Amino acid sequence: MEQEPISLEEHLRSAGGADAAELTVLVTQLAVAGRIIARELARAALVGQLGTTGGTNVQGERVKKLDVWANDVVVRAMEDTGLVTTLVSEEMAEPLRLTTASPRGGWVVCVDPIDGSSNLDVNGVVGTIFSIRRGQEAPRVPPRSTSPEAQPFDPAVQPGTAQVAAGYIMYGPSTLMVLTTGDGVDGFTLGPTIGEFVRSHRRMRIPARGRTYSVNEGNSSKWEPGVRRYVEYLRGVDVATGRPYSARYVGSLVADVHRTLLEGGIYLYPADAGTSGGKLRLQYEAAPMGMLAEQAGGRASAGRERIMTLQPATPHQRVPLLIGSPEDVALAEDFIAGRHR
Ligand code: FDP
Repeated sequence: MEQEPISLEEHLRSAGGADAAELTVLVTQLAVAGRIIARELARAALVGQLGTTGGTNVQGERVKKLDVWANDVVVRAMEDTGLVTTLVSEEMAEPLRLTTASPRGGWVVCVDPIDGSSNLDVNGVVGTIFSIRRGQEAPRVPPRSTSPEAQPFDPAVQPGTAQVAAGYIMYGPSTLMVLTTGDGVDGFTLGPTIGEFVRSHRRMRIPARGRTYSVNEGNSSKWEPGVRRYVEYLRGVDVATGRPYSARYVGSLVADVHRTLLEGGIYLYPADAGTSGGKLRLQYEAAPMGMLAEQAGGRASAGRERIMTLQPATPHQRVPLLIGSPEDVALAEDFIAGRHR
């Protein structure tokens, strides 16, 4: 802990720049939602909030009561800012369009209110992931093509490079927000007695290489050969390259990426062989984690291309994700491309 604790709000305001005031409002409102969610998670078993609603979401997954409840909390927190024009959430089939009085054109927020929800009923670590983009297209040089084939700007589907800020709130033994506004990555721990997020992790940097891999190996028979060979390589024994790597998999993206950011290594959720899909959602899982990883000196890939430059076709598009230490992710890409066997 630093000598003079800096609150999340002070940290955001001190960033300066034309967007600082509005970003401060957006991120501090997300922090309010995070505080409310953390409190509910702590008592969920006592107030009948565990288990499913009986319904399925847009992805065809069984919806947990807490998924729905947390989505309402985030929606209200974002509406209250008066700054958000579009909200894309894992829990809503269609983007929510809002009106804003912002003279700067407003903001788009993509969010997974509770990520890793299969961990909810077992008191495991879950998180809220968020990604903040502009509501209006940034002016381009040269200007965007006006040809009939050019797609009009849709704020609800923007590539990761359009993100102005991204982060997650991790609900573990402590509640922690990890945030980037495009100038490095910082972590803020929720002080349980003061009820404020205070900077606890300054300028997080991922090691160039780690000794841990994180993947659901139960799916290995479905992976493409390059991914299978890569994971077999990591399990091989070789002192010079620090192998075998240790396996660590919580099955909660926030928890697995957080450990990878701090300790290095790689997290993978590959596509099944012959598909381009993957499981994770580009806009509110892969892209915000990709921005955090890159800002911490790491790398995020869909296997053959950088996550950050992928243009989503739909708000809930899925992608494969390989994320972590730059050397580990680069080697995984080499295996997938057949450059390493
Ligand atoms: P969950 O389905 O429990 O919400 O995309 C969501 C996610 O969890 C990630 O948080 C996690 O890394 C992954 O899916 C776990 O998927 P598997 O159970 O297929 O391993």
